[in-house]
Parts: sequence; structure tokens; C-alpha cells
Amino acid sequence: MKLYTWPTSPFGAKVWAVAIATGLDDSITKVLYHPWQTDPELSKLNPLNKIPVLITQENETLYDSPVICEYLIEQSGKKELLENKWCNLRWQALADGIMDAGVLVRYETYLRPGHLQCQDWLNRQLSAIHRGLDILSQEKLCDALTLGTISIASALAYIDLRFKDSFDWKKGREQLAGWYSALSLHPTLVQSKPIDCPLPTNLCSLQK
Ligand SMILES: N[C@@H](CCC(=O)N[C@@H](CS)C(=O)NCC(=O)O)C(=O)O
Repeated sequence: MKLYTWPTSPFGAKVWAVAIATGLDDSITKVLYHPWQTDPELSKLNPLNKIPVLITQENETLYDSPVICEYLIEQSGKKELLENKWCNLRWQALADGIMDAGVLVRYETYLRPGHLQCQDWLNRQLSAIHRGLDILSQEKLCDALTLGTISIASALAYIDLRFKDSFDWKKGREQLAGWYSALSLHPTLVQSKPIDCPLPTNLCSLQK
């Protein structure tokens, strides 16, 4: 199988953690592909031009990350990752929403030139992140790796990677922070967490 992903992507990190947790990582080759690259390879696979994308054993193209995770769980038979299904899917949805907002803030502040940035729009995304984190800090999160806890850990790892210097998400959310600092030591999450890396040179720009 082939996984189109990028080291900084929280969605890619989530999928890779699920790949490790299902034991399928050895049968997947990573293709490092930044979604803002100008060549059309990715858009031929995913019309939305987003990573992650998985090419399956059956040569089918799968996106987006929840679909890929469900495929890996089904293929591996590791149903325990989705035990208490609706709770896990809700946690995944909340974590994905935090990732979506985080990635949008990153694009706006890093890729878009300053004079085109919109503070109201940024505040809207940041509020979604904070509300999401507040709800997560009220949840009874388990210590096992499940689709839900992997998703939450991937979202928090991304917030740490991109926003450590802008805000302290742990302040006032000590229980969530404690849960994360313990779970993030799990070897699966250590191996899969999003990490910084230089941008490829052939990036399209938002600046027109
Ligand atoms: N809902 C998608 C979101 C994926 C996503 O937003 N990926 C980002 C990278 S972290 C991307 O490819 N962005 C490119 C773009 O927005 O044009 C999923 O769960 O896979």
C-alpha cells in the first residue's frame, strides 16, 4: 500500500498511528507529498488535493483520514480500536475539527502574506480550537490507544508543534494535559507524531 502524507500533517500523523496500531505499517510505503506542491499528482488521486491519501492493496484510492483509518482497522481485524464506536467516532470528529482549524490558522499566518490576513477569521478558527479543547478536557478519556484517543493525541501534538509560542493550551486544562503527557509517551504516538520539516521548493503561493 502507499500513503501520501507529509511529516507536519496531523491527519497524516493520525493515519500513521492507526497503521502502527493495526500492525499494517510494514505493508505501507510512505510517499512524502506536500499538498501545496504545484504538480498535479495529488489532485489526480484526490480531487480535493488534500493529504492523506491511501492506495490500498486492491489498488483503490482512499481519502479522507477517517475513511483510511476505518479501512486499516477493518483490514487488520483490530476492532478494539473502535470499541465503544460512537464515542470514538465523536472524539475523532472533535479532534479532526481541531486539526482543521489549526491547519487553517497555520496556512493563514504562514503561507498568506500579512496584508491579506484576516484577524476576525483567524479568531474564529482559534475559538473553535479553544472550545474543542474545553470539551475534551471534560471528557473521560481512556488510557488505551483507540481511534478516538489517537485522533486527540495527534491533534494535541499538532497544537504543540505549531502554536507552542502563541498560546498555552495546557493552562486551565491540567487534566487533559496530564492525560496527554502520559499517553504521548506511547511508542506508537512517539513514532507517528507530526514533526517540522522544510517546505518543498515548488509550492504554489496564496499571493497573487
Ligand atoms: N478531512 C481531511 C483533511 C485533510 C487536510 O486538511 N489535509 C491538509 C494537510 S494537513 C491538506 O492536505 N491541505 C491542503 C489544502 O487544504 O489545500 C482528512 O481528514 O484527511
